[in-house]
Amino acid sequence: SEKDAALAAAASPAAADTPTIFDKIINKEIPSTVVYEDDKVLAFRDIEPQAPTHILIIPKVKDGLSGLSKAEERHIEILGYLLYIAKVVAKQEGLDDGFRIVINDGPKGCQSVYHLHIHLIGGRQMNWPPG
Ligand code: D5M
Repeated sequence: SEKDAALAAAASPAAADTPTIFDKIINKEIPSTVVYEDDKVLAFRDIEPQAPTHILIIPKVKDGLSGLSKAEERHIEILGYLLYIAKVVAKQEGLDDGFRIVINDGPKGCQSVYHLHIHLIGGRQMNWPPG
């Protein structure tokens, strides 16, 4: 199941390329609402939105990046690019008064899908500290 795959990816670095539901979204095998796409990244609306705007920005090629904690030097370029596209999408969504960027990592970070993703959240007042 997807959950088993996620748990395996989390438990074992060797399984860091285990496919997740995001591969099916990238391959258009399951529907999503895409708001930005290029050769390197995909941005689509979260199915469990925590705010009026809630978008996930992901690399199309996972390359071992099941989460930020798996980042290596070879990932520096895509990590920077993902963050830049988060800004591009924030502007596209009209989030001119501010927004929140979140990367959940691991069980204590509440990560549920083990394919690196940036949450772009906005359209309401955010609070600090987060829950
Ligand atoms: O965030 C994983 C996020 O992925 C969570 O907010 C729900 C979202 N999700 C899961 N499945 C889908 C599909 N099929 N479409 C859109 N969004 C989805 P995490 O940081 O790992 O907890």
